[in-house]
Parts: sequence; C-alpha cells; structure tokens
Amino acid sequence: MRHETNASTSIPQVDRRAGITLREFRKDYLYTGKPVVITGAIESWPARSRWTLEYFRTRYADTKMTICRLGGDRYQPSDTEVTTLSTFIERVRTNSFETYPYYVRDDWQIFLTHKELLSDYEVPKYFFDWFAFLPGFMRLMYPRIFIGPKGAITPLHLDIWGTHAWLAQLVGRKRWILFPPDQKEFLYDCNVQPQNPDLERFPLFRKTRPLECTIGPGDLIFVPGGWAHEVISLDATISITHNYMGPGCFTPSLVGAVRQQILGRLRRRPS
Ligand SMILES: O=C(O)CCC(=O)C(=O)O
Ligand SMILES: [Fe+2]
Repeated sequence: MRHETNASTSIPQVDRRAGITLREFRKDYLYTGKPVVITGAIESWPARSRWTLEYFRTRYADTKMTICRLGGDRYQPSDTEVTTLSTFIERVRTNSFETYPYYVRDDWQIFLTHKELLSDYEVPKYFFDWFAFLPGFMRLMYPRIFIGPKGAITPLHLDIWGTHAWLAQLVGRKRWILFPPDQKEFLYDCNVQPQNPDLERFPLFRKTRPLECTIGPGDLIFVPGGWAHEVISLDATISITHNYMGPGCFTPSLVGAVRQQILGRLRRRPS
C-alpha cells in the first residue's frame, strides 16, 4: 500500500525552489494553489543571523510570554501560562516536548512591545497582501512568532479564514504534512492524526494523498489557503509567519474578516 501508515518515505515532497522569480512563483504555485518551499529568499534579513535562542534568552530575558500547553490532541485557549522568555528558553533548550509540552504559538504581542524586532525581517516579494486595502481594524495581526522545544506539535488544522500563509524558518527544523483542499472530506474536520491515524474511526483517511517537507533555517514555506497541515518541530525552533489574502482565497478571507467585524459588534452591543 502506498501510504497505509503515512510512512514518511512514501509521501511525495513539496517542491523546493531556489532563486525563483515572482513570475514563476505566481505561475507555478500561487495561481495553481500549490505549496512550495523557497530557499535563499531571506538571506538578507537581519533575523537570519540575529534570531537565535540565545539572543531571545538574553536580550529579552524579562519579557513576559504566553505559552500554550498541548493537553491531549489540541491546544485549549484556557490552557496557557505566562512566563519570562529567559525561563521559557532555558526549558526549551533542556527539554523536549514530552517533558515540557509548551509552545509559544502565534504570538504577535512581542512585536508590539519590542518594535525593533520588526526591522529584522521584511515580507518577501512573493506575498503581496490584499488585506492592505482594508482598514486596519479588519486585518489580521502579524507577524506572529513561534518558539518551541524539539517535538513541539501543531495539530492538523486549516488556517484562519481560508487565508494563504508564509512561514520563515530561522532556528531548527520543522516537518510539515499538507493535504490539498479537495481531500478535506477525508480528514474528519481535522480530527485525524496524520502521524498515527486511527483508521477504524477515520477509514477515509486512507484515500488522502498528502505532500510533505522538512524545512530548516533559511527556508520559506508557502501554504495556500485551504490546505490542512500538521507541523512537528524536529529540533528546538523559531519561526515567523504571516497569513495573508491573495488570489485564490479572496472570498473566504473577506467573508471571514467581515463576519468577525459583525460578531465583534454584536458582542459589544449593550443588551
Ligand atoms: O509552525 C507551526 O507550528 C505551525 C504554523 C502554522 O501552521 C500556522 O501558523 O498556522
Ligand atoms: Fe497553519
């Protein structure tokens, strides 16, 4: 069987492209809605050499971070703690996720408190964001940083509002497994665990034909909207990410942004 157990050797790899032009990116990946790993695209970022675990541990030692605990299969919004970066990074360096199941996930606060970090990177030329045309209050918060121990998991999910995403890897390696949008019905609302699928409960998972890749420092991954993905850190890791709106995800992203505004207003309305 081709990938009865999803053994990593049998899964086709996401394309890796070096020095790809904007035109090639659009033609081969953006307009076709295919993931790609772009290499060599963030070499000019100060973050590329500056952002190490040691840098965050010493320079931002007292900065308070919200850390998320994986309990069971999911991160529960209530299952968070606040700790300093020096404490967190010390634990990340000396533990794996088995002994320390905490992950800094989707954190944008650090970029508000330490705005200088924003000059350490720039949005690569491939990712023009149509949210820029919307008023600020309708946009997503970004950038967002991920810092975690070896083994940290982001369970299978779809990104918010069907947006596209890019993620740049700065420290350590991450293994990704990605499922095309037309295979959504085989994923049981993302309740299946691709590494260890319960095929009795989720028999249709056998039909999936995912792609996988491992990204390391300097790699940039493009994840088109609608591709469910699971991400596992193979080392202690640092990544930065943006979600964005572009060709192929305009409608769901705009609907998501507008719906959030409406819900927000309803919630704020005095009853
Ligand atoms: O790097 C990770 O752990 C997950 C990144 C991701 O999928 C996301 O930000 O939506
Ligand atoms: Fe994601």
